[in-house]
Formats: sequence, structure tokens, C-alpha cells
Amino acid sequence: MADLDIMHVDMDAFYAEVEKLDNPELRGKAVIVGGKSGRGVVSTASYEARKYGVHSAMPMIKARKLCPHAEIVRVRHKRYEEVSKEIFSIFKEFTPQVEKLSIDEAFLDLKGCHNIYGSSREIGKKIKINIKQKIGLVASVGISYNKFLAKLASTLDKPDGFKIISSKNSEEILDPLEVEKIWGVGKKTQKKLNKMGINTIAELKKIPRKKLIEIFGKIGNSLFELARGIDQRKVKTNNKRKSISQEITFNKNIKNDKKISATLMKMAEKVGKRLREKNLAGYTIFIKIRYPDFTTKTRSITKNNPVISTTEIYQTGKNLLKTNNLLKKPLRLLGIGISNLTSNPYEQLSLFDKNTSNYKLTKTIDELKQKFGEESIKHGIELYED
Ligand code: TTP
Ligand code: MG
Repeated sequence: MADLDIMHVDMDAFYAEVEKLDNPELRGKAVIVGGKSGRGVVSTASYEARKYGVHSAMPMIKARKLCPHAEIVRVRHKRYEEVSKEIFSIFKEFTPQVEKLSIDEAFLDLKGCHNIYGSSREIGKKIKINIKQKIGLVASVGISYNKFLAKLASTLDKPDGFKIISSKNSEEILDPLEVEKIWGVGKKTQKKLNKMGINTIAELKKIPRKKLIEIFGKIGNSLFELARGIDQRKVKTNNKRKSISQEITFNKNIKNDKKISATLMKMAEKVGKRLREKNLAGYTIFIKIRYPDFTTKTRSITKNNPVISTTEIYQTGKNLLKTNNLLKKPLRLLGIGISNLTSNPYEQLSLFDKNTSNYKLTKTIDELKQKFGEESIKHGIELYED
């Protein structure tokens, strides 16, 4: 059975609840936060006000009509940011694998946290309790084996939600839901599906993958998979570090392809090593070159799967140089790097199993270098480097 390692946490009526927290007079009342002027818009409404049909993005004039007794409060972004920071620091007490989706919403990848903090259910309960006790707010928690289902779980059980979707109950939960419950299905796709007579996920599942792709393009494939509770997207940690790179300015300008390759490999090795030391992987490989006349060029490519191995960094960099025809003149500077970083490379490996041996080899090289020094082992191509 798939591990229930993905958690989605979303605060209930966030802005409105922060206002109630700071002003006890508002507690228990219908509260609408938003622009008070004639053209103002509702940012959010407390659940008391939602009963009257008030919701985010609604013109304030309409909201006032629907719920005339509501207390209307101006937006205080700075304060919400402050509370948001406190919430995220609670998440980070449990795992560094936190992907911020918005001011009040995040995914947590709990893989590797269970020995210390218990099952996902226990961690979910603790997070809810901590947020309540330390901050005074209520969060909805959803737990599942992928991002789509975890987010769905927290949404379905709001407010004060706590829901687990496992592989055992995912089908019975998904099937009767309306297609717009699928993460990413906006108004346009929903309309198109409805026009085809498809209203529920069960109905969507009757359409073959090929047909969905024909009609919706790339989204069609996602629709097919999400309807079946399949979602391969990984929790992407919002790492402060944006990229890892290396560059060198040559003593004299270089034209020799083999020497350029050797230098590139050496730098790719350093980039890869730092990447793996930090347990990161990256989607985008970039190269930088400078010609003797100081013209500088950068080129990049973004992959479908995160890159972790030195060989792939090197090969991609080399292809970038080649396909962009950048080696037609001697080089004064050469650089290579990786960006669009994500965490948890071990787990992501399952996405491209065939590369596993490559990864093991890379890890072994890292370890040998660690033990016996940088010069202890080299890639063949590096021998051309002087
Ligand atoms: P949400 O999490 O979408 O909404 P919420 O927290 O108010 O209510 P719930 O999650 O219980 O359904 O958004 C978080 C905050 O972002 C929300 O409190 C106010 C702000 N926001 C806007 O300013 N405009 C909007 O259109 C939306 C959707 C949210
Ligand atoms: Mg919310």
C-alpha cells in the first residue's frame, strides 16, 4: 500500500480568524475581511458569514446585502504574514520538506519523519494541536499518498478538518465528486467536460486516455490520472538556495573541444557533489560562456525529471553547448549550473528507475573522493584537462 506521507495543511478562513484572534469582540460573529470602499472586494469571510453565501472575490456591496449584520474589517497583510511565519515554523519543527503554496497553505512530505514523530496521523494531530495552542487558530489537515489527494482531503473536511485518503478509500471518495474538484480543473475545462456530459469523476473515468489527450492536450493525460487518484508530483521545498554553479575564466582562451569537455566535467562533478551533499536535485541545467570579446551567453534546459547525477549535468551542459553552436569561437569563460532545485532526490529516483545504477555510481564516486581526496578517481574525460 502506498505510504501516506503527504500532508496538506490549510488554515480555516485565515484572514478572518486572525482578525478574531486579535479582536475578541469579533469572536463568534460573521466577519468579512476586504476592501470597505464601494468597489471593495471580499478577501475572505468567516464561516458564520459564509452561511449567507459570502465568499472570497465577491464584491463587498453584494456581501453586505447577503449578510447585513456582518462585521467588515480591512485587510492587514503585514499581520497575516507575521502569523503565517509562525505557522510555517510549526511545520518545520516536524520536517524540512515544506512546500509553501500560499500564505496559509502548505504541503509537507513526512517521509523519514515517522521514527521521531510517529505516524502521519499522529503528526497531523500534533500540528493541529500546536497551531491551536501556540497561535490560537484552526487548521484543516489532509493526509494521503500524493499531493492531489492530500489537498482534496483537507478541502473536503473543512473547517476544522482532519481527513485521510488511503488507497483503500480513494476510489469511493473520488468517484462521486464533481470534476471541478480535480486540482487544476478551472472553469474552462469544467465547462468543456460538462458539455461532453461529464459531471462526475466516475463519468470522466469512462473516457479513454487517448481521447482525453486528443481533446485537452497535455491536461488530458493529467485528467485521466488524477481521476484515478494518480499524481506523481513531488513536494517541492521552497529552498532559499536558488542554484548551484561553477565557472572558470581560463588563463588563455580555449578552443580545444576535449579540454573544454574535461573542464566541463570537472565543474559538473563539483556542482553535482554539492547538490547531493545538500540532498537536492534540480530540474534546470544551465551553461554560461564568454568569448574573448566579452560577449556572454547563457543557455538552459528544463527537464521533466529532477537531475542529480554528475553525468547528466555534464551531458546536458555539453548538449547545450553543441545544440546552440556555442563552441565556434574560443572561450574565455565557461560555467555550468543547476537551478529549479527540489529536495529528496532518493525518493524522486523511483521516477526514473533506469538511472538508479548511475546514481549509485555517482554516490560511490562522491564517497571515494571524500575518503581518498579529489584526485583519487576521475571520469575518463577529465584526463584531457592538462
Ligand atoms: P484560502 O485558504 O483560499 O481561504 P481561507 O483561508 O479564507 O478559507 P478556507 O481555507 O477555510 O476555505 O485563502 C487564504 C487567504 O487568502 C484568505 O483568508 C484571504 C486571502 N484570499 C484573498 O485575499 N482573495 C481570494 O480570492 C482568496 C481565495 C483568498
Ligand atoms: Mg485557508
